[in-house]
Amino acid sequence: MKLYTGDLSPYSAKVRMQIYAMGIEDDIKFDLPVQFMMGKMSEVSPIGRIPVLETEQGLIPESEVIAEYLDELYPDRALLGATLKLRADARVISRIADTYLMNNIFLSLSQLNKETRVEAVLDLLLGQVQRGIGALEQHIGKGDFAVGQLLTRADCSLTPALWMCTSTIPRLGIDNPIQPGTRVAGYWQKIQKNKYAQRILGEMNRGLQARLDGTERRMAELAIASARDH
Ligand SMILES: N[C@@H](CCC(=O)N[C@@H](CS)C(=O)NCC(=O)O)C(=O)O
Repeated sequence: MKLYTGDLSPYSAKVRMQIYAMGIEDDIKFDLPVQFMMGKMSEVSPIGRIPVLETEQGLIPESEVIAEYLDELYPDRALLGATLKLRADARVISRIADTYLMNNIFLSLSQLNKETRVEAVLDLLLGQVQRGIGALEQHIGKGDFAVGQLLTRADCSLTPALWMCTSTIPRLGIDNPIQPGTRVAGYWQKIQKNKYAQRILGEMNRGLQARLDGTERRMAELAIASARDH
């Protein structure tokens, strides 16, 4: 199988963390199609976003769908918790991370430029992020992991989402919504010590660095030029 993925993409990082934690890395190659760099990812996959999993039966888009597919493909290694309720709890946290945190933070990036920024749009989106963090505070477990006593897919979704809270939101000139002394802050400190979380956090930081210092743009230009020559 092949995963279309990029270092900085939090939705891709979520799936990579699951792959690392399940120990199935040898079965899946990582790649980023040149069409993504050209803004033409929809030529590869109609939704036009990464991650996408390429299987022998065809392409699977959407991180949550890929995550469930991998859990079902390797049931002995599935990362969803032992009981029905733990599995429901993990799904709820994963939805909070995807829908209420990452999606709104992504949309808020459209307002990075202060010259063209529409404050009302930013207020709306970051208000939704605050609401998501408030809900997460009630749902998150008190131990080392988001749900129960073991790493689940909830941790794989939350780790990149909380990284976005700490690394992306401040780039908009807005405070990190993770407030000191909260359960979410305590969880964030603990999960950063997990080796799978550390690995994707390192990859996302590397991706952010490459975006900021122009390496990502130069690599994309080379890949596009090489694709045009062939
Ligand atoms: N709901 C999708 C979101 C994926 C997504 O937005 N991916 C971003 C990168 S993290 C992307 O491909 N953006 C390209 C674009 O919006 O054109 C998922 O869970 O996979």
